Amino acid sequence: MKVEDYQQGQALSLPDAEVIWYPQAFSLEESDQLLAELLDGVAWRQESITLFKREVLLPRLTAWYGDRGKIYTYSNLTMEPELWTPALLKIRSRVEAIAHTTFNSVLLNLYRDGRDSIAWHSDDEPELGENPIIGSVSFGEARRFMLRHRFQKHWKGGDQSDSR
Ligand SMILES: O=C(O)CCC(=O)C(=O)O
Repeated sequence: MKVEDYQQGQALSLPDAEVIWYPQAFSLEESDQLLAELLDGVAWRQESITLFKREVLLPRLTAWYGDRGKIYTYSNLTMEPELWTPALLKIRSRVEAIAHTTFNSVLLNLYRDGRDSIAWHSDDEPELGENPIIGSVSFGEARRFMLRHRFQKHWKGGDQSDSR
C-alpha cells in the first residue's frame, strides 16, 4: 500500500476537538489479515464489574498490551500489559506514521456481535495524561463510532460507518 493512500485523512468538524478520520489507514487485505491474527493471537479476557453489589459481565472482550509496566485502570479494573505481538507492532507503526507521535500501550476491544458495546465515556484516566492523543483502529464489520461533547450534551456527531 502506498503512503499517499493510507495518509489521506478527513478532519471531522467537532467543537473543541481535533479528530481526523483515515478510512484507508489499512487496506482490506491488511485489515482481514490483522483481524485474523488478533482474533487468534490475543489473550482476550471477559472482565466484570460490580454494579449495585452485583457482578456484571462487560459486554465485550478486552485485552491490554503495551510496554513493560504500563498499567492501566478503568472502571476499577487494573490491567497489567501483555507484551506487544507482531500484529500489534505493525498496527502501532502505521498509526505512529500517520499521527506523527509514539504510543506505549493499547486497549483491545472485541465486540463479538451487535449486542456488544461500550457506554459513553471520556478516556480521561490520569495515566493517559492531559489531552492525550488516541489512535483508534477498527477491523471487521462496519460499526457506529459516536462522539459527543462532554458539556454540550445536545451535540452529537462523528458517526462513521466505515470499519477500517
Ligand atoms: O471501541 C472503541 O473503539 C473505543 C473504546 C474506548 O474508547 C475505550 O474502551 O476506552
